[in-house]
Amino acid sequence: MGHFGIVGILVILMTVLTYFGLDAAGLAKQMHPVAASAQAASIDQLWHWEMMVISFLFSLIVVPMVYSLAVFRQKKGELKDGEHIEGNTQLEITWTVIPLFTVIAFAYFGAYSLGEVRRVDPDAFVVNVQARQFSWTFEYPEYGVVSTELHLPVGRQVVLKMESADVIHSFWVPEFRVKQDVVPGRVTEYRITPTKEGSYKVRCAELCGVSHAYMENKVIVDSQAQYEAWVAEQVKLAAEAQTPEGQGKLLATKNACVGCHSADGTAMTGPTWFNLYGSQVSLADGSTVTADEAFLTESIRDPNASIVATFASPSVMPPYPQLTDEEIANIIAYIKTLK
Ligand code: HEC
Ligand SMILES: [Cu+2]
Repeated sequence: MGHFGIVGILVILMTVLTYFGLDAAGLAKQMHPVAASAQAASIDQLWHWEMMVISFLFSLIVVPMVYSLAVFRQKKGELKDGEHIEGNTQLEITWTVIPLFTVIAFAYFGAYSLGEVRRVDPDAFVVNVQARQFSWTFEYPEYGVVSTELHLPVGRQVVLKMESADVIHSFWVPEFRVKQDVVPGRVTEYRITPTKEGSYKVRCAELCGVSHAYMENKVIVDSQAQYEAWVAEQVKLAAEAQTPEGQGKLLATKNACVGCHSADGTAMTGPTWFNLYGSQVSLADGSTVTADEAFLTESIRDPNASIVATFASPSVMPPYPQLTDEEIANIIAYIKTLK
């Protein structure tokens, strides 16, 4: 068998080894957790084809190179130069035409799968998404419901209309595969058809500030019945929200306070609100204050006016110039209920 025959067989072997080796090393699992959307199928398919071509190209380069190094080494005592070769038209045509068609084929596959991913379902319903440093809120305009969890019924397409209150964020649920930037000053759309019930997470995929890594919210794909029960529950909560405490709770959700402050004592980026009202708060300057209306109002109006002990200065809490006095009073009314 000539050199070309041997190299050809080695290239095929190496391609198979590379492709399955990457798979065995867990690359596919790392990149692709369980597929939970209709859009995932064509993306996963494209990815596997690309991995095959990548394995082949890797082998096509590495095998002849290593083979030449080993087989055509200069022998001991051999002094003359290698044979001089003046181009090879056939070879040049081959290595132009084959990659050209490969690239054209992948452009076609890519465009096709983009079309699949963006396919519009006329029955799709809308959820408005607000991204801000460092959490997500979801508004269901049909029901007047605002939530920090995104609940979706299985098998129905949803259009997320996404806006950012500050910097660029990116909406990414790995199980759905599709990823979309959220850009201040415009509304970006994200279409998805969940196909698998379960609890997932949306992560921010655009480095957006100090707590970017914590910018995660739950995404829950429910059965139709569970989804309807959740919506009914949220509608009930929204009705209760007409009281000042209720308004306060809603404001705390809408303004993403709850992304940093827990209501039940859980440690988060900021101090918990549980048993906060009326308690003695130690400040970073060594003094102690009573958490009354005046202190809480000041802490919300100007987070740097006094820093709570053990927390970083300047405060990572953003100021909220848009909150009115009444809104702040409502939030405090809500904080008072947390004991
Ligand atoms: C990015 C995280 C973050 C967000 C969002 C945030 N806070 Fe804070 N907050 C903190 C941190 C950290 C502290 C402690 C440092 C300090 O005193 O500023 C704090 C302190 C406070 C305090 C004083 C608490 C105490 O235990 O004495 C109040 C009250 C407060 N925040 C209210 C709010 C309200 C209301 C909102 C929403 C309108 C909000 N925070 C949004 C991080 C945050
Ligand atoms: Cu972000």
